[in-house]
Amino acid sequence: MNQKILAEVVFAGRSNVGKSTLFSDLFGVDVRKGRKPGTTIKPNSINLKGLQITDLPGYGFIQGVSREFSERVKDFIVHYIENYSERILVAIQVIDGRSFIEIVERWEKRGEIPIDIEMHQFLNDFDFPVFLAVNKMDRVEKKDYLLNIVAQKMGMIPPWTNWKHRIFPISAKKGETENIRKALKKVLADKGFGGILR
Ligand SMILES: Nc1nc2c(ncn2[C@@H]2O[C@H](COP(=O)(O)OP(=O)(O)OP(=O)(O)O)[C@@H](O)[C@H]2O)c(=O)[nH]1
Ligand SMILES: [Mg+2]
Repeated sequence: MNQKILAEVVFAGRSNVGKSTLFSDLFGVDVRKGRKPGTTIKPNSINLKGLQITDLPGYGFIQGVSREFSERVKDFIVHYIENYSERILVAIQVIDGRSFIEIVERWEKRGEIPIDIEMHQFLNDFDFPVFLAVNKMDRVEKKDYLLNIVAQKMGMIPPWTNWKHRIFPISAKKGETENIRKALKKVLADKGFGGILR
């Protein structure tokens, strides 16, 4: 029987940033389906004692995937969050710290709003907190430099260290996720879902 969904945590981010890796690290459940990007929009969810954890499909343009499909994914995510905003306790937006600056500059050169920034603004308009997981920090050399740019681009006045309750430099692959785990644990415990995260 399907368990009732009382509340939800969502993971959002571009393709290949490490959403599923972080999901697995935090919840100990492997949700990577090895799906070919651009073939399905269905999110992967698990239900832990009434708390649904949802790995949303990756947004943004990726090689080999049509622009039309990317737009459909974005629309899906926007509608999903709007539909379920009441039960969402926290949204975890994952970005790839290694490629963030390059991607943002590419969009800005074209005079467009980078999709990660647009998504961040969209998420921030709801009542739930938005955790920004800056992943793949094991591949970043000038860490504070990057994190200050991330903060600034996402509308948080640097230094990033003033935003440690919102910005979480992590390496999901290496299991270096203690900062976000701790913050998530607290949000969940405050909402009556203590004991779900180890
Ligand atoms: N160097 C490094 N690589 C990482 C890290 N986290 C994830 N990766 C790698 O990044 C790639 C993509 O990881 P996924 O977790 O599948 O990314 P995703 O965001 O779920 O991708 P989609 O499901 O396609 O949207 C994999 O090869 C991971 O091993 C990290 O902290 N550091
Ligand atoms: Mg994934």
